[in-house]
Amino acid sequence: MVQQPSLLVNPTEPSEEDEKLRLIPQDDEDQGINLGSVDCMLAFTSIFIFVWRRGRVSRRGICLVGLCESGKTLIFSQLIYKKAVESFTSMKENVGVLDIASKGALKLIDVPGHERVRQRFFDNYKNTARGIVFVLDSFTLNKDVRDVAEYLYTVLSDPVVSSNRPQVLILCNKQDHALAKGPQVIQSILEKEMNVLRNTQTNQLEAVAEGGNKKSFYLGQEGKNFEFADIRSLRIEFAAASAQTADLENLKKWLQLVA
Ligand SMILES: Nc1nc2c(ncn2[C@@H]2O[C@H](COP(=O)(O)OP(=O)(O)OP(=O)(O)O)[C@@H](O)[C@H]2O)c(=O)[nH]1
Ligand SMILES: [Mg+2]
Repeated sequence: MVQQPSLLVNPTEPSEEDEKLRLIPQDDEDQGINLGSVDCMLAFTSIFIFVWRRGRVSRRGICLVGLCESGKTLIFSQLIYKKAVESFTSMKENVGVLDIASKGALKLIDVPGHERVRQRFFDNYKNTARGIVFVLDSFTLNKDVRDVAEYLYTVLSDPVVSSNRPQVLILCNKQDHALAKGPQVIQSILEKEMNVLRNTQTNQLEAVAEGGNKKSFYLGQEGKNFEFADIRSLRIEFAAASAQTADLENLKKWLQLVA
């Protein structure tokens, strides 16, 4: 027969076991720790959400990035000065303020596309980016596809971008050109090129640092071909535009939503 613990048999006369239990009031203490840790977690979560939301709300930058000659400065002048301004290869950024109806002001930054300076300027502004507009020339894409994909890969896999998660618009500019490719075709061309690039980059990284931090450079899903939709941390959209003919309606709609 199983003997009942004395604690239950006679609660008025404490047994040796009871004394031990009293000396170590486990239940109370556990409760205290649990409640305390729940409070701590709640406080921590509230602070985290507060800081995160503040960070998001305070980021009002829209970075225009892309290769040289893709049309960033023309887009910038159409949006800020409401007219086409003749432009030359930019070697420094242009910054202007865009007022978005009922949403407040956005800071538009035209980041020069020149290979030697673009990273430095992007580094200066990427932390303020609420949105990134990657501008490409829809007519010369076939010729420039490797460079476009490389730059796009660099921007999308940037650690600050991955952590701040700005919205991304891939703007297929120069649609006024008769032989320009449309956004859907461009998306599939870029996906193929990004796939090749990802394999090469992954192999290079693995060669350089075995067991290194390869994941931070890896975009999309492992084990399948690259697709923009698989970059879960970022919302990436494609749209058509022509800065030359001031057809920037898709960009304006996107800005309205992002602001
Ligand atoms: N046909 C056509 N030409 C355009 C369009 N957008 C820009 N361009 C022309 O493309 C050339 C380059 O435009 P920019 O705006 O200076 O290019 P960018 O991207 O600022 O180039 P960088 O400053 O070198 O990075 C200019 O001659 C523009 O007039 C467009 O939508 N259609
Ligand atoms: Mg420019």
